[in-house]
Amino acid sequence: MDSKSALTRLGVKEGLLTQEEKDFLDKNGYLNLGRILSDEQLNAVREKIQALLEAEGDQAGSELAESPFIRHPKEAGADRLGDLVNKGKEFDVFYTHPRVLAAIQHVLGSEVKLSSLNYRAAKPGAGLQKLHADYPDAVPSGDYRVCNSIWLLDDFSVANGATRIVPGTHLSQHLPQDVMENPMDPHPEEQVIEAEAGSVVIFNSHTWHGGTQNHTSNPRRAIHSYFCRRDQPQQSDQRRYLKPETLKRIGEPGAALLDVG
Ligand SMILES: O=C(O)CCC(=O)C(=O)O
Repeated sequence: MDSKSALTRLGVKEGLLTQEEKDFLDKNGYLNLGRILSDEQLNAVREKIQALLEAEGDQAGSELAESPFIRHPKEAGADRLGDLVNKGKEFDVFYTHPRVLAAIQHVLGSEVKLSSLNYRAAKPGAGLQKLHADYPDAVPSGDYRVCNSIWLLDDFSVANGATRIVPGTHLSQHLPQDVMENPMDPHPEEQVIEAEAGSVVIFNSHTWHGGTQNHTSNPRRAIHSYFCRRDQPQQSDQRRYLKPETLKRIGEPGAALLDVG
């Protein structure tokens, strides 16, 4: 099955995004889709994440280090988990939700696949990242290769290390390290994305962004469902990790989106 058919089978169709949402995403390089996860889903995912963190211990996030396409696989200030595709049915929604896929399609077109599905939590007192794009080069406007969706497992606030973004920088044809003296610094135009748990924020990954410092005593948890154009390498080689039970559960459209079909 090709990815366009997979998107249709998963419910992507005209009208899932308003014109206002599309215009906002085009102009600013990000879009808060609002609350998508129910309280029940949120609780199930949080419980599953906690169980995985305990079970994996020191090995948590080891899949990220195995990938040549993740530039900063280890991050002292954050807890990570990799390959959530194969770690439970609770995670299927993160790469099959039609409204999220509609936004990904809006940025990347229909020739898309999942690149990786990972967990990141900014630890208390830590989590500040450089402003960065998730691609090694600046790209021409409109020729986008990568697009992330950040799923909030906690309310995001300035206090707890919410993601910052510099609106419109996907159109700048520059990378932050080329024009900023220090990309760790605040940027005069940056916005911190404050939103409630269960919300999903789409990030055109060429827009400069990064985690901020968590000043609270609780982790700031999120799942990154990261997509790329079909001609780009996946951060997680989905064929390498795929489990038979995952394939059985997600069916043909899911397999097509993972590019394992
Ligand atoms: O979790 C966040 O707030 C952003 C993380 C991010 O941009 C990254 O890890 O590349």
